Amino acid sequence: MKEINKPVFITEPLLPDINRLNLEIQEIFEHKWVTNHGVKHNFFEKKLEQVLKVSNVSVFNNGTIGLLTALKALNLPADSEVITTPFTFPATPHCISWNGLKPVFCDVEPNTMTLDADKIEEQITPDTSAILPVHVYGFPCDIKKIDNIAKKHDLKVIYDGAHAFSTEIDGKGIGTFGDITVFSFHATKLFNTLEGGCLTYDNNGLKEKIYNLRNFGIKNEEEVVDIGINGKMNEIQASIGLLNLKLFKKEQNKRLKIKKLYIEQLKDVKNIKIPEMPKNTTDSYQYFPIVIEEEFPITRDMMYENFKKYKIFTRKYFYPICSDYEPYKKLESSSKINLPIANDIKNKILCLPYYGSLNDDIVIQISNLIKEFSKSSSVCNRKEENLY
Ligand code: T4K
Repeated sequence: MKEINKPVFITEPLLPDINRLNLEIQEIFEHKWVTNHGVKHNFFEKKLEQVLKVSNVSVFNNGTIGLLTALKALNLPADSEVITTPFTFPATPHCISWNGLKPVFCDVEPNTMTLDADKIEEQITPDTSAILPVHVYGFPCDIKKIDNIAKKHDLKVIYDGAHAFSTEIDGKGIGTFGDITVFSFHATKLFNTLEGGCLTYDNNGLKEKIYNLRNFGIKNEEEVVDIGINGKMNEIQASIGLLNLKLFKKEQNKRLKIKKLYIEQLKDVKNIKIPEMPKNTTDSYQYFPIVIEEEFPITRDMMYENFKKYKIFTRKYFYPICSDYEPYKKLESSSKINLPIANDIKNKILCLPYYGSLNDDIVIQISNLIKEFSKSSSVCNRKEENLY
């Protein structure tokens, strides 16, 4: 194995050409309108509507504030329950809690690792007001079933699509489903504005409500009509977004090549599963997760630690799961009996380095290491932490 000089992280942000960005910044500085719904901000929203194939986009300074605002905009009754997945980033349940609502965890299904739609109804009580499923790694939730359940029980649906930028299901933008979808434009995302995010929704009636909530609830100079927050995206973020909109498809093509190379390299490795995108869905190419099955000679944690010795920094997204966190672990719905699949996957999942500028040599080296690990049964057992 060749020495890797520079650490290899899970991702590297997609950044626009610095000279082009400088020109944008120069323009912003000349106009001296730097935030609060500027020209670039408004243009960015319009462009995103086309790219995401949705009727309405409201951009935010980050995805978390977007999600907080989405829940607020739907006027869910105080203290009501929101059914969600534990297999996600902390932002998902935290936004429920920050809104004075109660997260109720429901298990995931083993293939897409998204909320198991067949288990949602078991969690519904007279206090349930909404469902907050996550398109984790860009895998789509079971939209049809979730939609039917929501209609039957009169519940709102907010999709966390932080990982699913530009994903389409049967040619429809993933942001067209449910009442509202949130996307994240964080630096670690396929498409980024350093920090940022957006909400998408079909209901035009939500536009003004979300606009006001994003700006402290201010309707005009003399009226504050809602308990809003500061969720505004500034002009430099919007400029980066506009420039990155021109680059993200090329980035996706590069990631597709890397994905194919990983798949080719790992095809004969037993007990490593590479989850597949359903046929009717386009990949966002956000993450490259693998599942290290129990029969594999070393555990996921051993693999993660051993990679580090080669300066390869994989990530255990998502371990621990949200139901293990201090603020949530005592909830009834956090019990392991309620969440067997999520508790199983959390110990087996590993996201490998995945970004356009990752060169083929590194992908091959990472794959070769996995092949080495797969042969290690004769020299170790799954209890040993240090193999190499
Ligand atoms: N819902 C879901 C399902 C989410 O996954 C997220 C965010 C949200 C909601 C909330 O959206 P935002 O409010 O963030 O827009 C990262 C991201 O910070 C977070 O956005 C993301 N999910 C989560 C899955 O990943 P960390 O704590 O793992 O990031 P960090 O700082 O360890 O970065 C990971 C690697 O990326 C680094 O090892 C190196 C590389 N990196 C990172 C940064 C920040 C760079 O190369 N350059 C950089 O500037 O959370």
